[in-house]
Amino acid sequence: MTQDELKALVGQAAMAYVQEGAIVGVGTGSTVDKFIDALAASGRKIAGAVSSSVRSTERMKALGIPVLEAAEVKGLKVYIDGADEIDHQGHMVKGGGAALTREKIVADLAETFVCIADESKLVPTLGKFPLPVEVIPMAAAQIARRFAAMGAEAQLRAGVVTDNGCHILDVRGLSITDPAAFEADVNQWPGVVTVGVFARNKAGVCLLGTAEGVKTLT
Ligand code: ABF
Repeated sequence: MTQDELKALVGQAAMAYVQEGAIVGVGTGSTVDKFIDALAASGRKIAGAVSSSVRSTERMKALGIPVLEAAEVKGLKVYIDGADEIDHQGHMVKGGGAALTREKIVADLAETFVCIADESKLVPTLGKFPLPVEVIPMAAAQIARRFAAMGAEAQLRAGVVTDNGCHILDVRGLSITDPAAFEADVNQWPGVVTVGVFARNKAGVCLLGTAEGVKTLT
């Protein structure tokens, strides 16, 4: 199976977590696009979706799926989103699509994070994928120096301004052995808006697309 087919497989499998009439949190990315397509094709009527990006909002609206503002909802049963990396405990690296801040906000509203990913995303330890960190522009150089002091290299993502008007640093050379401690630490650095480690809001369920079919990791 191609990577695209594996993404379609898990996008479809995520429909098992979508109840008629519910409000569903919907993330961003090519895997989530498959989920949005499966939701539209299913004909299942949901009360609405809370979206983590302009990209997903536009796709859903074009397919007739109602989109609600995060501020309009008190909570969500599920948030369905992809990841750049996920470990066996459900910790993730996210933000390759630069939507990490809104993804963390919507994930925080949800009881369960359902991660949909092809098997290439499963890793023993987070850090191989360059870690996205959204930063206030004036703090970028100092934050890069802090990462250098940890033996890593932070590079400004050229030409990217996030939905929140901020910049993204991509950090290479990390091995994140304690994701919860790392997330808590980096989040406190002045000028960090969001670090792309999702440990506090880790995946409760991961639907992993493999050559043998969908594996459910909990
Ligand atoms: C978002 O989309 C991100 O947090 C992550 O960067 C990415 C995964 O994209 P894809 O499904 O295209 O691999 O969920």
